[in-house]
Amino acid sequence: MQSIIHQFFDYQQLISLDAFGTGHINDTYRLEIVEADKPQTWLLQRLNHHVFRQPEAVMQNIHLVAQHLTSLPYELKILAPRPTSSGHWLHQDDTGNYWRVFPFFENTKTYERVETPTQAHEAARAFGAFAKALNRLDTSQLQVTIPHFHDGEKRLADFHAAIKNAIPERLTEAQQEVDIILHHQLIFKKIADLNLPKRAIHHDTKINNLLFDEKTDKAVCVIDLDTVMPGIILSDFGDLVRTATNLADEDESDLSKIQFRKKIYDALVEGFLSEMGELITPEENTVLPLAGPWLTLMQAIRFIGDFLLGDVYYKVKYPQHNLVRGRNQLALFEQMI
Ligand code: GN1
Ligand code: MG
Repeated sequence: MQSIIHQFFDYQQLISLDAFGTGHINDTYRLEIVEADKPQTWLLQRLNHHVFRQPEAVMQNIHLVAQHLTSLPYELKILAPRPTSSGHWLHQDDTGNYWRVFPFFENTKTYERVETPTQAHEAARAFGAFAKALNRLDTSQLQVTIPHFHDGEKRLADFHAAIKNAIPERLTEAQQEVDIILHHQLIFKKIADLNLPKRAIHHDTKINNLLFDEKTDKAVCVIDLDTVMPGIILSDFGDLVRTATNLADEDESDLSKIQFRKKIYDALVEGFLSEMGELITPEENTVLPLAGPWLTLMQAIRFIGDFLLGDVYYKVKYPQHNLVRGRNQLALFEQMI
């Protein structure tokens, strides 16, 4: 790790290096060093190149977005990467892993679960402000780093393939959930047929991808820009609805704790539209209520599909983890509907 850190910093002392955060894909560390006689804190991250097959393109997108936000009157902090001493966004180590560094924002916190409508409103306002700021970014400049990422019809086709190739015992275990998903599968065609306008979309606006000020509870920074790509507005509003309205967090196994909170939902609509309202087309506005169910069902498909195939995509802490997450999402989906 020291030799990796040396690629980014000419540091005098390494104070600490600790695992950080709850992401399912990358490995994140909080790094404290002394450089130029100053103690500093940074975020060091190993980018999962099995998920992000074109790491350089991911960093190019992030750089582009950071540069664009910097050029605007944009109220939130910007997650701009720090290059290596030789001017690259990534360092590839001897084992082929890719590393990068981001600023660490002190006195901030994240939520796995929203507590109040006020927090929900603030989160939605921040993600809305982010979407609004990206409105004028030319989508053709962004590279598609994960093809078909929020393509519901492709996700559904992959799910059908996962059923065919499933580990037999796992398919038996998840049969009930598989049936529920297939019962609702038409929603993906319905949304695809609308051909909503392509925008620069964050694609991972879950509530823990927003930093809040520890004291004031105001939004500080939208983080995790890995999946910024061309997409539709339902992705960003949908993931916010999926993660903020749930009374329980995504990993909760006790389904009686899952509850879609309408008051939180109303606050999300208000907060998001307070920024994005003027830019949203009438057609986008009409289908906005489907954003939550559409994205939540897609997430259930991804978790349960991964369970069927033996946990090849998401990090899991125990064998049933993906199934538990999928059940959780399905319970939320049914309440949303
Ligand atoms: C993954 O690792 P994280 O938490 O940033 C996933 C999202 C899912 C999310 C579910 C690249 O995001 O799409 O919504 O897990 N990211 C990728 O919690 O697949
Ligand atoms: Mg992510």
